[in-house]
Amino acid sequence: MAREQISRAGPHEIDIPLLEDIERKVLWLSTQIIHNANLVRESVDGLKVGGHQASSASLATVMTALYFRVLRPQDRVAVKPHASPVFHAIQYLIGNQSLDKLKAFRGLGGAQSYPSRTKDADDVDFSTGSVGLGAAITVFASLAQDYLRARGWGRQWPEGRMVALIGDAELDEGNVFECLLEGWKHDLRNCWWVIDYNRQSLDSVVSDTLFQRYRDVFASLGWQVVTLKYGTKLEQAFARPGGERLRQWIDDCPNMLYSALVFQGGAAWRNQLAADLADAPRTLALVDGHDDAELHALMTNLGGHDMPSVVSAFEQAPSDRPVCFIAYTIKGKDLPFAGHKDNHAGLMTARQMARFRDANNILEGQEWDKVAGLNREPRSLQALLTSVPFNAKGRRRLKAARIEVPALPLPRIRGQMSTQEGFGKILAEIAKSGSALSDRIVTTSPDVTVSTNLGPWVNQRALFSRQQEEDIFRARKLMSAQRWDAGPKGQHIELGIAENNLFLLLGALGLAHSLFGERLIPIGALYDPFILRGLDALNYACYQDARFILVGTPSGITLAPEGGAHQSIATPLVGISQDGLAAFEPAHVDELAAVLEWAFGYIQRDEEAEDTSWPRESKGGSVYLRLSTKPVEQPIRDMTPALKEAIVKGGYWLRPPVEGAELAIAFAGALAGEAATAMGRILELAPDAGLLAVTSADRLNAGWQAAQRARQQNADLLDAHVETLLRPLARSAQIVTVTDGHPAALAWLGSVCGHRVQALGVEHFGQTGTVPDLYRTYRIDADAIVEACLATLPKGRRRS
Ligand SMILES: Cc1ncc(C[n+]2csc(CCOP(=O)(O)OP(=O)(O)O)c2C)c(N)n1
Ligand SMILES: [Mg+2]
Repeated sequence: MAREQISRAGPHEIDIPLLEDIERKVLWLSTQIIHNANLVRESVDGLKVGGHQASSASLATVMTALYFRVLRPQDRVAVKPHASPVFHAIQYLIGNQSLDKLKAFRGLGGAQSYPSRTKDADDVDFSTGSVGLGAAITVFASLAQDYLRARGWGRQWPEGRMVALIGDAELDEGNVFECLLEGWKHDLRNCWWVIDYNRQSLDSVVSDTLFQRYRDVFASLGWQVVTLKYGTKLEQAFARPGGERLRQWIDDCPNMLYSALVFQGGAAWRNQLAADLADAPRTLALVDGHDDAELHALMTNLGGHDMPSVVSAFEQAPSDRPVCFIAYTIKGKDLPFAGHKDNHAGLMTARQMARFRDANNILEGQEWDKVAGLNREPRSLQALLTSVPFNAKGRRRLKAARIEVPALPLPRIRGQMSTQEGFGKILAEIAKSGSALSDRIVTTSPDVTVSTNLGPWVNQRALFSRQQEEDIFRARKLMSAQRWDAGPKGQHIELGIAENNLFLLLGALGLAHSLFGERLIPIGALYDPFILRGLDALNYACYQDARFILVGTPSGITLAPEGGAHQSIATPLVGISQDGLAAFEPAHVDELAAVLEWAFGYIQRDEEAEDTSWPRESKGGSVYLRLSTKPVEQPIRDMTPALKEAIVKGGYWLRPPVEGAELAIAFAGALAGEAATAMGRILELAPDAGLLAVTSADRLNAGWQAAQRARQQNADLLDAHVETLLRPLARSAQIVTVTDGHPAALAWLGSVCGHRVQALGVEHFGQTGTVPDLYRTYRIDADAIVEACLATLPKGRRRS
């Protein structure tokens, strides 16, 4: 039946026999890429890199069918990590990848071990590497596409399918199921997952009985499940006399035994079948009609390697609901270690490669030739390869215009206010403003929308849903602070409690400009400690260069009575160390406003610009704001351009030190009041001392590192901001640093000019209490700061 379907292929589509030839070429090139990489590596440092020839091979059929026939430019694909060589080989054949980069596979600047949006030159849609995440981001990319289209945006680019090619063992990752649930809630469509069901992971063979459950899971969450179990040859054999028993035998064959027989080949199949089917003479007669090679080909003719079945499954699949294709495959199909349970890092020897080359009719010296061995007219074949529908628009990195950032409308900032409260109020003002920026903002939160103060924004801008839904409480005029209308124009995407989903959604929304040609300004809010819950997904979003603003609030031990378990210690260090994420911890609401205004522009900066001056200054990145629920006395002051600039660079003197001062207190975020009180008390002993507000330890540190590196390389670079700040202090001065987080986040300040540091912060946590109780217990209160200051003074001056 499948072959009949294919005969209806359009006039410009590549037919099945040619697809099968191309598949062989793809498989050859993918093994050659890895083989060559190992020769290069061995010649440099005598080491071998992992093989993954087997893992890559199992998707050769599926990927050939997709890229050479089924996909269109608007379709976006996440390719499982170890299929990277197959992916690069395909990109090479269609003209998007250079030979140099293939030859430098896994080397500096070469094609990447796992497909990478940021490091690969060919057309990677989604990076992969951390298993489970590549699968999940396709769900959120589809949601992002729906969001844009519901607003009438992105119509110049047709609606695409978000496709994930995933290893079967990836389904062990919990985040996969989290995203399936969220997809169901949001009426997922335009999403295809192809599971490479080779029944092997890295260490072992995947349990078949468990996999039966997966089918039910997908089906019950609204997915159409398409199983590609047996290929055309096997189906034909099953239809012959005795064939049903053969099907029964394969259906019942444990994965481990099947894998071993795949590895052993024809004679082993025959012996096993003869023993198991002694009571079924018609089936054995069917088997005996094949020589060893034919029998092996028959018994390994699984659906995921059968081009006609694969193509027809894709061509008949719907887009209006998600589809899961379970493609039965053999890890390392057609390679010498096919099916062997230890083949994950398997690498073919030089002799095996030579034999494989001969089998593909490729002459020595023609290893990289795109058409050698295919027995077709080279020029027209090459033209055909580069003109496949998927390639009609070349490399598909779209661009979107930047959204202008106006001066932010501010709420009244007086008296005591927390940064979290200020954040909610500023967003509410932006919502009221009706600016172009306000229309491009999309917010999201994993079930903490209200408790992170996004409520006022949502009241004005509503929840997103593809269907219009009424807030029944509002319709019945029941009192509630939250008005939760939902509809296609809503600008808040409410998620269930799964932080991985938050970061994956931010990743997808934050790539909208590149994937769909429309700019979004995504803002995600969560409790600060739960950043660690989704840290790998956050890292993944940053690695793809997705652009978003992340708000972690409440944070630190300052959330005191809300629960010891929720106190975040490590997040300031995450902020410093996460590549692609500029982290801020403002103390005052006007600082927060300055940072937000800057952030709206920073996340839109050109991702391809060369960065020479300052870390990611021209390139841009994402932004993390660590906010607090602690009310802090708000200064009444003019936000001058100079102050704004200092805040964004990472800090400013709230009380400048006198030239040659021996003491400074540096604080971050919620501890502004404690630091100021301590300063007032110590001034009598150290009247020259300064009080430094650190708004971003991350940006201060990044600027300092950049300056140091430039000087190490004899480049001319102005002093870093932190160097300018600390220069007035005496060489012998000491700095007391204090933060509601790990003390290492600020302790490094002493290294800038060689000052000694007393670093206060939180290293142990978990105790509930009032804020004063906890600050005292963990030694970040005003008394502790004063004591640390006294410890810096010469003994004789400690007590006045
Ligand atoms: C989060 C994470 N943990 C561990 C790994 C290491 N790792 C790479 S591939 C893999 C499993 C491979 O099995 P499968 O997904 O079935 O792919 P196959 O090689 O069979 O195609 C593992 C554990 C990883 N890449 N990411
Ligand atoms: Mg597997």
